[in-house]
Amino acid sequence: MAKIEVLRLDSQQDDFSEQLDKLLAWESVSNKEVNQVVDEILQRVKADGDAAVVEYTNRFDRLNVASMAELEFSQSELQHALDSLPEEQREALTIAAQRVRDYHERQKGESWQYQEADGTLLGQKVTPMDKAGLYVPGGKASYPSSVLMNAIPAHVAGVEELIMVVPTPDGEVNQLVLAAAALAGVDRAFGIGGAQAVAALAYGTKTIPRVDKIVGPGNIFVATAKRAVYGTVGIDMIAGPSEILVICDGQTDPDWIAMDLFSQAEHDEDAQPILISNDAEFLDQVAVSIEKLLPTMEREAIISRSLADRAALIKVTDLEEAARVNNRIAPEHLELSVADPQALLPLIKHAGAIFMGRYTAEALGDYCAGPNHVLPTSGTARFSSPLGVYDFQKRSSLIMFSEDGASEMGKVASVLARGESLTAHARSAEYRIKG
Ligand code: HSO
Ligand code: ZN
Repeated sequence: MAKIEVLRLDSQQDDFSEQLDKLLAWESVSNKEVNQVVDEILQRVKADGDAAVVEYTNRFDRLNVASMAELEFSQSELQHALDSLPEEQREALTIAAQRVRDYHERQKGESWQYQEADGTLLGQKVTPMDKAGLYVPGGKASYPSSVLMNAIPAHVAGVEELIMVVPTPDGEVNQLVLAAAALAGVDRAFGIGGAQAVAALAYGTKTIPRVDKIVGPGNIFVATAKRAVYGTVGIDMIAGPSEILVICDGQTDPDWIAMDLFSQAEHDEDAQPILISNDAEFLDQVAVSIEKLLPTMEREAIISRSLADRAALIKVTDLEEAARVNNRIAPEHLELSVADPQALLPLIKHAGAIFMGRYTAEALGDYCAGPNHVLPTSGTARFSSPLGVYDFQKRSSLIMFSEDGASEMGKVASVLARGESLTAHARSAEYRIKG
């Protein structure tokens, strides 16, 4: 294996800012041909429902089913998948599910009301969506942990019906995914995928209920379909490749840090692992660990590409500067591998999830810490948050005027309405002004 060169940057170099921009540049692909194919699939499913979904599924997943009913997993199939897991797997999945549930329980938004002196009442009523759709990819990107992370917040929010779709190319069923679905309380599950599954969830068919929001990762066809149905239904964010940024003071075992970088690199050739340290020697040590450990990795090829194309080892003058660089990057995952992470935390503004201290491997967060592993990528942590219970809840405003309140505010509304030349608005308010 050729020696792998990881980009080195130094905050003191003149072109550091431009180099950083270059490193972070990432364009989410949008492809004209894919758009066309997806549009056609969406239209067909909208028009022909189950028949179109069955036809596409037979074609793309190389199946031979006669009806949509054949593509539905029964609750007993899901339960059976869970019961058949090796003890160790079932136990680990159960612990993870419980921890994710406990964490998300605390996110539940509550309704509130308050009363003004004249008896007028104002408030906000929080309600769950009725139905949510969960897309689970097939093949190697199909993660049971992601089933938990997407389904549990929906459940905690109080969504009445949670519908999962997961393609089964060549009839291959991922038992771990079904087991996770059983644990997470998925109500119905179908062996379909691609744009046709997104369309079925967005528009509804005779068999598949129309949902209010579709969440979960997928390939370019799924992402394109989700973008296209947005507005008809809600969608979660469209996730980019995984990212990890480690800030280290040079005192953590370099092998640990190298492996933490690998842990996200192994997801995807386009994944972005970055290490920032104030200790140049430590960066050298991590580079040595990378060389040493890389050949031992099952996913060596993927990790190598990610390291060669998108990684960087960045020297800064101090940890304050490391925090500033972090805030420019706004990474999906940030590890603060330093002696006093609490002291650094106030300087951190943008990151999807912050892993504090030398013992907190990001991988724990991917599986069982409790917080969600669906996180904003590609710098979107500047303005968005981890997937959570709030993504399956919405708010209604509450207004109840007392007679006195209606009279007082009627005068204000009347003036503003006449300013906008909206006479019906004005008179509607004026009727309620007292004598
Ligand atoms: N790190 C991924 C989630 C995941 N990791 C699932 C392992 N399985 C999200 O960026
Ligand atoms: Zn991961």
